[in-house]
Amino acid sequence: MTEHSVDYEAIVVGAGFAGLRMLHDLRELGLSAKVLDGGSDVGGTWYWNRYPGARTDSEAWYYCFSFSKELLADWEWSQRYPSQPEVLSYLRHVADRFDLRKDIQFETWVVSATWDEPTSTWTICTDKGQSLTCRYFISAAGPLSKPYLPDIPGLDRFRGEWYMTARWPKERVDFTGKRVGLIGTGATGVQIGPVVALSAGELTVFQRTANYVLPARNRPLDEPERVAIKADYDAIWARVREQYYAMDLGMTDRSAREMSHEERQAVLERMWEIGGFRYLFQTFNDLWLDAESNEIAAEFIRNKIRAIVKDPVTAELLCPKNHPLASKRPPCGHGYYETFNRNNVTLVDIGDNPIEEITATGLRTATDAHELDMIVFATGFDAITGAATGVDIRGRGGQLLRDNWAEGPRTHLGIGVDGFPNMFTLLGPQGPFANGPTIAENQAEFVVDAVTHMREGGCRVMEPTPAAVESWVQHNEDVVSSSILHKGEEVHSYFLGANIPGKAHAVLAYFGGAGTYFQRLAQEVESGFPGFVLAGSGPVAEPAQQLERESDAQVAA
Ligand code: NA7
Repeated sequence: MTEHSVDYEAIVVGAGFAGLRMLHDLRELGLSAKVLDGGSDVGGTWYWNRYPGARTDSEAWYYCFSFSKELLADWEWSQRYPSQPEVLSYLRHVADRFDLRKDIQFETWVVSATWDEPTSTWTICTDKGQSLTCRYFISAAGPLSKPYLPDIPGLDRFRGEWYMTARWPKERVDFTGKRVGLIGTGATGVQIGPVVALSAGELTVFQRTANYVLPARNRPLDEPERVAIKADYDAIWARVREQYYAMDLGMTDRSAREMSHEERQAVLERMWEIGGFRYLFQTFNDLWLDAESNEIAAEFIRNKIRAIVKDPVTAELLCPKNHPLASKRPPCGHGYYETFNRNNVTLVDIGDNPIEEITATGLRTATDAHELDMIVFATGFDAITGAATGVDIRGRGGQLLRDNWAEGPRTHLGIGVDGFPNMFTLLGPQGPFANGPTIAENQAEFVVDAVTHMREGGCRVMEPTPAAVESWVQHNEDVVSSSILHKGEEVHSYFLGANIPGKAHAVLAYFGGAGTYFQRLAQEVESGFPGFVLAGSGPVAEPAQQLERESDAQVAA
């Protein structure tokens, strides 16, 4: 039995971190691959989210690829937390350095992917009218790629300008002297707000849920520090691959219970001053598990807010009181709380008084009207599952992935789905919620191992067993229900699908730790993929394009 010819061995959706690494590795494996992306350049979320103030919340030296020593040596990060333009330049550099662009088709949206049982191939249809066949369908479409615009009546009547941060225009947006309304105080709103405040006439921040904003403490990286980082890379990657969130931050082994009050305050103060996510990992080892320990760290932040924000009413509104620290994604701030001390900035709490309508000249709640020249929606994403469920993906028997996931995603290791053979997902649901590039790299390596395993065994088809999927789904749920994370459901956490009205509440990401996850992937590979079934044997045929190229070459000769 020979294999049916295909246009490409693999089609990858998305040219962000995950798609670029996957393309690089598929090529190394000698497979023909095509990447399809809706943007006009590489970058993924870093292509679209070009709003002022956008930058990473992971530190530069590990928010990058680890696979090439030459790449690590020749790229210079300028700051602790690189800005969006810098990350985008990096990804462009990667694409050029490894000559990836020739296999990427830009400005192309995938509209459907259909498994064909008789030929064991996928057919991918695009908005350009193409119908492309492949053996392996790999989604690297990103966890933050489908923006969410709340359905607030009246936007079509608004006479001012309005923007979504996740679809920010390439042209400069001028805030000078304008009355700007900012809706959303997640990681995005917290980044853009202080930048808008610098030039806007007035900035009104509409806050539905107060967040715990950790000071990022950004700074330039000087030459000696960059040299030291480069010299330490082997150790950095070893630490990153063990750390809970795949970050070079370390973890404390001390619980709040075993510290005196003074010791607790000292460690909280130290980590607050160093900045970033260390506050979550290097203060108390039970911060994620123990409500009392969490509350100590939470109250410390509230007291910082009260100390920073001069107006006591505003300060109190900014203090999160209805959810534990980290039960929804805490943002990193760059002068966020300080911004509310400017006399052109006002906080409007809409927690109990939602925006009811956008009007021709602004917006209104049940009690107040706000006159605005511009509205900025920093309202998040149909996160983690949105990219996959937004497309018609049909597996065995014509079943739709979005139906299969109606009650929440069901995957094995966040990479495979039963009933959807030869489909692999990078940075998709039930993979670790952690430093994106590192997760993407490990998952891409897993896909390479899986494809190699199939080819070596002469197999055409691979998919997880229903039992393996059930076990992984259950494990994901157990991890969340035994930690403070389940509390996020009450405050619209996107980890739990709770930020989108009507979306099923379910555990969308793996919180058992990135290091544990990487070990789990390695075990699966070393034990011969026990969570998957493999089927079909016969020689592996060349892809159609390769055959065509070869016959062209023969004609030319
Ligand atoms: P998030 O974290 O989902 O934040 C969205 C924000 O928008 C959040 O403050 C929401 O309030 C707010 N929101 C959403 N809908 C509404 C309505 N209808 N009215 C008022 N406010 C609303 O998205 P981000 O883009 O900030 O961050 C996503 C990730 O990108 C981040 O975690 C990083 O990984 C990078 P809520 O808190 O739900 O009450």
